[in-house]
Order: sequence, then C-alpha cells, then structure tokens
Amino acid sequence: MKGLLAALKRAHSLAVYICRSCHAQSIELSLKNHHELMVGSSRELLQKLGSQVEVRTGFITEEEEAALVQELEPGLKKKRYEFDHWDDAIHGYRETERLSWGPACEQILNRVRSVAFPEGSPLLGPVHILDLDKNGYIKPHVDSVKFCGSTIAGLSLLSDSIMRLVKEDHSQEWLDLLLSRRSLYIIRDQARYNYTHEILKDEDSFFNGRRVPRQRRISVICRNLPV
Ligand SMILES: O=C(O)CCC(=O)C(=O)O
Repeated sequence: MKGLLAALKRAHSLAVYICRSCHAQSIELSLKNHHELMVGSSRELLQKLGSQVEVRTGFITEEEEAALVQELEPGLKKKRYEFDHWDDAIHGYRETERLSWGPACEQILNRVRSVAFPEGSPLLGPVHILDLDKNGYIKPHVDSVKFCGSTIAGLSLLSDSIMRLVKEDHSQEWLDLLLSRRSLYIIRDQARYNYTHEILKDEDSFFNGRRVPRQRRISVICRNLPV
C-alpha cells in the first residue's frame, strides 16, 4: 500500500515549475464541442488535445458523491493536512489509497474504469485519494512514467476547480479545464506525458476570466499501469 503513495510523491517532487506570465497575453478560445469546459492558448492546441483530454460533467449523482465521501471520510479524518513542506508539489493535502470498496462505490469506480481505459488495459489496483484543503493546491507536475501508464482519470468531489495543463518545454502552450463538482476528467497519451498538470489555488481559480471558487476538494483518481 505504501508503495504507490511513495512513488507518486517521488513523481510529485520532480515537479516542473513554470512561469505563468505568458498566460496574460495568450488568446483564450473555447471549444464548443467540449461544452465550454476547456480553454487554451490556441485553437490548434484545443483540436490537437481534444481527443486526449475529456471532462464529463455530472458523471456522478449527488447521492453517489455522498456515498464516496461517506466511505472515505473516516480514514481521511485520521490524517492531518500537510502544509509544512514548501517544496512539495502538493500543498495543503492529505491522501490515501483504497483497494476495496463497498458495493455502491465499486459500481461508480467500475463506470469510471469502463469509460476511461481501453478494455483489457491493466490497471493500478489501488485508487488514489487526494483531499485538498480549501487553501491547498497542486503544483505543475507530470506523473511518473515508471509507476503510471498512459491514462489518468479523476472524479472531483465537494468542489469545482481548475486543472491547468502546460506543455513541458513550451510554456506558451496551455489548456485550462473546468472541473465541476461531480465531474470526471480523463487525460491520455501526449496530454499526460508531455504536459504538466496542476490544480489551481483558490485565489488563482478563474476559468476564461470567470471566478471559480475553490472549496475543500477530494479527488478519486484511477490510473493504468505502464506497459
Ligand atoms: O486532484 C487531482 O484531480 C489531480 C491529482 C494529481 O495531479 C496527481 O495525483 O497527479
């Protein structure tokens, strides 16, 4: 159990820190067929990554969200939010992983797996749970290729948030995703390997100029294994 968290932490500690000043000058375009859930630095980028980045709003119901929170809360409550390490890639968080779930939650996770991963793709057994405090945020990083495969799929509980993807060697190329509460995001292939991803802190949480307040947020993240 400890292995996955340690591996992910190692991946996070390799975070790439990117200057954000270029964003102000960038052209923001929305992609109509993604229901205005993504804005990016150019139409070309939105088209290029359109098939590798998905956001499905309302993927789970309020009742399903409550079932997940109810199952996760007792374990999370035993841990403290970690704020102290200024150089960590995640600030203000507590985390755990879970291998076995009650039937209601297992059904939800099976739905996630069936839409996010190709049939037969070997999956990372434990599901990663990240609980971000209202003041918490995730800095730009690329998940370790040693421990995680081509696809990352995450449910967002309790809060809306903004996920930002930035090309690793070309920070003018970026994409913002509006992750509404109870949505599912999926990041695949180049978007997963060549772009950092991050969750913006509350004070920076704007989507296409619109303020998106961040509350405490729990993410439930499924990954496949590297081939
Ligand atoms: O909380 C999220 O949805 C993103 C998590 C993340 O960036 C990661 O675990 O690598």
